Amino acid sequence: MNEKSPMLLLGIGGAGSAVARGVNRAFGEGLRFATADTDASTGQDDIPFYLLGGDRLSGRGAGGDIVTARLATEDSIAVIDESLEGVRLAVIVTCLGGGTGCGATLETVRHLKTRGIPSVVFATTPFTFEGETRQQNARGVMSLIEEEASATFFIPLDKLVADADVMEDAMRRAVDTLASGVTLFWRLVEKPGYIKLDTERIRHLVSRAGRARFATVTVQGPNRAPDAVDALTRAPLLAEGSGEVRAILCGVLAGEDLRLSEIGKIADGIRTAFGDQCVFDLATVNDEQTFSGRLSVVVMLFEATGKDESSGKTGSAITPKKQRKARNPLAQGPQGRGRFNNSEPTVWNGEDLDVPTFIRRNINLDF
Ligand SMILES: Nc1nc2c(ncn2[C@@H]2O[C@H](COP(=O)(O)OP(=O)(O)OP(=O)(O)O)[C@@H](O)[C@H]2O)c(=O)[nH]1
Ligand SMILES: [Mg+2]
Repeated sequence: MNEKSPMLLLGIGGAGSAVARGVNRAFGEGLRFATADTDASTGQDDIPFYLLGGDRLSGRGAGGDIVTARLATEDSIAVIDESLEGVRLAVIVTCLGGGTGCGATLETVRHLKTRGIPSVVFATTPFTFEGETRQQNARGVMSLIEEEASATFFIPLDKLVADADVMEDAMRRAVDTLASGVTLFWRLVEKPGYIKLDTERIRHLVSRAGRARFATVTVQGPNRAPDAVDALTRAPLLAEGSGEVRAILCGVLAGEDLRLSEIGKIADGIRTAFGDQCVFDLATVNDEQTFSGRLSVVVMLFEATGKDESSGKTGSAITPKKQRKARNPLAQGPQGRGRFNNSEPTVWNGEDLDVPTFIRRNINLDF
């Protein structure tokens, strides 16, 4: 466990914690890592575990109820503070569908935001065969999580396991794929190659990044760079975004045989395929032990969202109401009384005449 890393991996809920443990194992070198759940049985030796909703739920879990999980987490969220010392970026792994994965993730991300810690959320959405209730649970919190988090990867389990047949294989594949995306940030920082990204640069990149997609591919052989680009352009996890791509983060992970021409081919191919006008960040990881002879490419596509870029605050989505208010410089103060705010109102026929007519009548002036 690397207690000093400025990045924390946090698994939330039963499946979220299990997947996060798998990601930690796949990384193999000890991430700064913790799990949290309303169910005490999720806790395991040698991994810090935070029991959410202690007094309210006594470690029994939320039983699929998002509201219970939210309230329980709200009450007890301060328990995670001891794990936040020096944390500059939180990476959350959760599986939406049950109560805790949905409700506790929302409250945790909200709490992190109040502590000034941006969060990147990797959240799976339920298999179609799990039925409508779990799908609805997931859909109900997605946009709320999106408002609080800096970046969100919603990954349908149906797509994540692709064509796996046996359940065991499917889950292993899900964890492997998630691990390649989730651990990219640590790999970039801890095993930098020719082109480096540090935690602050990553933090800046993901701040206000919005909804995102990622995919990864590992290739070898003489044509590995074009092969990687080709596979990524066809990757189901990168298809069907809900918005325009605003920024691309491309990680090239390889051993000591990585050639400059390969980096060039990958950069050109990814930009051509996913957006040559948007912000593009490419960094390399040099890890001979893990990638010897092989080349792995992780692509993250961050979509344009309605987040307020101008305020510099994370996660403040512009609602139509806020937009109207921002556009209407006269609609100020709680009652719209402007400079008459502190004077005795001139009331006639039940209407305060110091408030301009267009505000009293709720007429929107489109300046
Ligand atoms: N990848 C993966 N996903 C799983 C697994 N088991 C369940 N899921 C997914 O995780 C979602 C949430 O289930 P749980 O983790 O059991 O629920 P929870 O977040 O603990 O919520 P409560 O138990 O209701 O408090 C499910 O709807 C599934 O989509 C698993 O072993 N691996
Ligand atoms: Mg559970």
